[in-house]
Amino acid sequence: MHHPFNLFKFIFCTLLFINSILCYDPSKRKFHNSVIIDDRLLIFNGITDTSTYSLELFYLDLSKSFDNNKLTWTSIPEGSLPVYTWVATAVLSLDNSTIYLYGGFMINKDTSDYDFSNLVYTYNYSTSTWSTPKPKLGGDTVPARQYIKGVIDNSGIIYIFGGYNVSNLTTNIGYLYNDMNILNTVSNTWTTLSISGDLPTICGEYTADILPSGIIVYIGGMEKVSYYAASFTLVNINKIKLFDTNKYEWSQMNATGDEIDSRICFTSVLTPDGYIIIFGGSTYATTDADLSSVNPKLAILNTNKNPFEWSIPSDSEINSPPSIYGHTANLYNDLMIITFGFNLDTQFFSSSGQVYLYNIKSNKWVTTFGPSPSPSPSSSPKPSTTPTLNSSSKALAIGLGTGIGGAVLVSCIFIAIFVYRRRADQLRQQPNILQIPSSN
Ligand SMILES: *[C@@H]1O[C@H](CO)[C@@H](O)[C@H](O)[C@H]1NC(C)=O
Ligand SMILES: *[C@@H]1O[C@H](CO)[C@@H](O)[C@H](O)[C@H]1NC(C)=O
Ligand SMILES: *[C@@H]1O[C@H](CO)[C@@H](O)[C@H](O)[C@H]1NC(C)=O
Ligand SMILES: *[C@@H]1O[C@H](CO)[C@@H](O)[C@H](O)[C@H]1NC(C)=O
Ligand SMILES: CC(=O)N[C@H]1CO[C@H](CO)[C@@H](O)[C@@H]1O
Repeated sequence: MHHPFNLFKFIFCTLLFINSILCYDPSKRKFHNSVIIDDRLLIFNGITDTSTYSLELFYLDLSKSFDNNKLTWTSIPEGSLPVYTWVATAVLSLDNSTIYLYGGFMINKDTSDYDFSNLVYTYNYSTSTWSTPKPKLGGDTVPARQYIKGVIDNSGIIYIFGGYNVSNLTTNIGYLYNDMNILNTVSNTWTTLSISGDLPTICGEYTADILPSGIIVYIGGMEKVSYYAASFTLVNINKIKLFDTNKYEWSQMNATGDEIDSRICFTSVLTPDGYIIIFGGSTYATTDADLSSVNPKLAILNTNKNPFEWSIPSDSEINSPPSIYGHTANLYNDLMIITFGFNLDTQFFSSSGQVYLYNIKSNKWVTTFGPSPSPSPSSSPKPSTTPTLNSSSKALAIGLGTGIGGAVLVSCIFIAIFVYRRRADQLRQQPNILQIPSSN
């Protein structure tokens, strides 16, 4: 069914080149990355719903209003990725010009084999192209890591804490770490910090946010509490790890407040007034099928209090998205934007035609995105009288009318097929692939 459909879609799009909503439909995915540059929410990487990987790079235009379930994604074909990767981290440079992509399960797109020979790729926003860093990165040799989250400080240093390192690519078995690797994006050098006191437990799949004070707040994830422990366990979500980037020192804090389930595969955003909003995620299990949802889906950590305090906003379950994991979250003005991921309620990937929007000021889920309120009918007055037409422009109008009528008819047929295909997609059972690491 796919091939004739794609051919039809291709001809349709080429001939009529209208409506990029219908013409660009990215793959559903989880464990991808998202970065906002210049009013564009860029999406790339991840595992798609067909258990393949994706090289696509595409974006949502945030300079326009939209409904959360009627999206216009735009593809950037020249921004196609140099490598397949998932559970990687992507960090934007201070000048908003470059994305630094590091780690994940990296697969060579030509050989389809795992390939950790180059761990960092950079995306030049002005040319829309990926490359390896130039000049080549110097300093310490840093290993491949998965399930990490990098943050950048205000001097251009990216901090990457611990994470997972797969040692057997057949079984996905590997180790967790608690080291701190830093990438200086100004001098293009890696350094593995040597820190002695108060090291946290080995850990991965946490969230990370850097406060204006230079303290990085690490929440949740999975850990291995002792060398002899049989497997990984969830990090207690009240046990907050703090890394002081000014002194290179670790400390721990016991957060107070509402009861929040510990979790992996979730997201966080930091608001300008010092609140960390976490969303989604799952329990820990060694196979995807055993992952289950966590409560509440959304919670807020107030970092202005000492110790930090959890709370559950009273309206945060109203119009809430389902339980999802492996999604991303970005903050744009007052809205947290949640993209893609896997829906634990339905056991299907989230639709690619939908994002979820949480307003951090009203603490409510909303359905419309508006950088500015959408113009009301009165503010864009339509001409009140139909202009009189002479005969040649009448002929033109009839021609145009017929053309548009034809296009609408073809569109309807196309939409019908599109809807049918989507339903068929939803019904197709997904193969299970092991993505949550198990300890050795
Ligand atoms: C980068 O983007 C952010 C937000 O989009 C903006 O606040 C900041 O001023 C930009 N930085 C530079 C150097 O353009
Ligand atoms: C991105 O590409 C432009 C045009 O080639 C170049 O001028 C600029 O220096 C590049 N940016 C980085 C960070 O390499
Ligand atoms: C990975 O695990 C498989 C299955 O247990 C084993 O046969 C193989 O030798 C392992 N590979 C390495 C490199 O250890
Ligand atoms: C956090 O709580 C544990 C007991 O659950 C306690 O042993 C530890 O000292 C506390 N840490 C801090 C920094 O208060
Ligand atoms: C530090 C460490 O264990 N590094 C390993 C991470 O994984 C790669 C790929 O499996 C190994 O080559 C490294 O030795």
